[in-house]
Amino acid sequence: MEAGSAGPENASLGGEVVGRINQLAAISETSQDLTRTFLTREHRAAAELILTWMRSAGMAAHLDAIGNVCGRHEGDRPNLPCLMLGSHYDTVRDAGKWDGPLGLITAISCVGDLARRGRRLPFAIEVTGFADEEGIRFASTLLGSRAVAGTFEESVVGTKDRAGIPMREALVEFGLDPDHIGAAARTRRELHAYIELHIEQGPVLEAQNLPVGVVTAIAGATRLVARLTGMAGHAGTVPMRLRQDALAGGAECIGAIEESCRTDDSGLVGTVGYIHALPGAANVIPGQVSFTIDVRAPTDAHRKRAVADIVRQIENIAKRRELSLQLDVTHENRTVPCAPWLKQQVAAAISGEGFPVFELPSGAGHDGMAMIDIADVGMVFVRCRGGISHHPDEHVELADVDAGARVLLRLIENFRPRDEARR
Ligand code: HGY
Ligand code: MN
Ligand code: MN
Repeated sequence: MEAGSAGPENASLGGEVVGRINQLAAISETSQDLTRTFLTREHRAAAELILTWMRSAGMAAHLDAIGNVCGRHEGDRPNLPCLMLGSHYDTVRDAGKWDGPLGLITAISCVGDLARRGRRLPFAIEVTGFADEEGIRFASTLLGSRAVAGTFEESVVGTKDRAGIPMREALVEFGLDPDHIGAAARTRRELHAYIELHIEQGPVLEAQNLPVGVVTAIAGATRLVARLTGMAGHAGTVPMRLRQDALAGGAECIGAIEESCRTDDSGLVGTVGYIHALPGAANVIPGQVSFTIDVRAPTDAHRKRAVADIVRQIENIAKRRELSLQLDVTHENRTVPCAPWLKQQVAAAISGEGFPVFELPSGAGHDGMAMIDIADVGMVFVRCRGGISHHPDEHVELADVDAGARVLLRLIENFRPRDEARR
C-alpha cells in the first residue's frame, strides 16, 4: 500500500465528508453567496441536518442551550469521560464552505466509521458543532464554545445585531432561553481533551507540499469597535476647514492602523473589516462613523503593545479633528498553546498515515481558545488551496480531506488520556 493511502474500511471517508460539505454549503442566508450566522433560520436548518448526520453515525444527538449541535458515541462502558472533537458551523459573510464544517463533518464521519465497525473505545467520543465562532452577527466571538466552557458572559445577550435585534430576542425566536445558557456548560472532569481538525487558512502547508500539520498554538487576537462622531452637514456649503467629517477622520485612522502594522515585520497584522458611515448620503458630510479593528501578533505582549499604540493614534486623530471618540474592546483572547501530550498524539497519527510531521502555529482563531478553560487542546491542520480562506474560493482537495479524515480516525483510535499517555 502506498504511504498514506486509505485502508479498506475508511476509503470513502473523504468522499462522504466532501458530499456533506457541499450539502451544508447550500444552506445560506443569501442566494448569491454563503453566509450563515448565529440564530438565523439557516442556523436552525444547518443544525437539523447535522443532527441527522450525527444520528446516522450512531450518536445520541441534541441541540444544546446556545444552539450547538452535540453528539455522543459511548465508550465501552456508559458515562465515561469523553474525547471531544468539533468545530463551528457558522460562517463569515461571503464565506468559503470549509472553514469550520470540515472539522465538524470529518469528526462525524470518523465516528460513523467506528460505529459501522462496532468499535467502542475506553472513553466516549463527543462531537460538538459550535453555533457561533466567527462572531459575525453580534460582534462577540466564540459564543458556542464559551457556553460549553462555562465562560459565556451573560451581558452579551444584550448586544444587538446590525438590524437592531438584541441577542436575547434572537435566542427566544430561535427557541432558546436566554436565562438558561449556563445549561450548555460542561466540566473539566467530563472531558479528556478537545481536539479540532480545521483547514489551515494560510499557505504554509501548501508551500511545504504537505496535506496535514500539527498545530503548536492558536494566536491571540483583540477586536475593537471605534465610533467617531463629528457634525453632519451640507456637502456644498460647509468649507473644508470648518468641517468635522467623521468618515474622513475614520479614513485617517484606517491608514494609521495599516501603516503601524505594515512597518512592523514581526508578524503583527491589523484589519479594519467593517465600516459604517452615517447618515450615508452623497451630499451630506458624514457625522458619524463606526469601524471594527482586528489585531493579531505572534505574542500576547506584542499584540497588547500594538493595540495600545493604535488606540493612542486614534485618540490623537480624533482630538486633532475635533471628533468625539468611543472605543470598545469587543473581543480579547490570549494565545493558546496546544498541549504537548496532544501534539505528540497528533504527530503520531500523521506519521502513522505515512506523512512527514510538520508543526505550525495558527494565525486564525478557533474554538480551542474557549475550550482551553475546561480541557487541554490539540489541533490538526489540513492544507487549503492557495492558502485562501474567508473567501468563496476557499478549497480543499479531496485527497487532503481524505488524509485529514484518516489522521483524525487514527488519532481517535490510538488516543490515550493524559495520565495514561505519561506512563
Ligand atoms: O477570525 C478568525 O480567526 C476565525 O476565522 N474565526
Ligand atoms: Mn473563520
Ligand atoms: Mn474556523
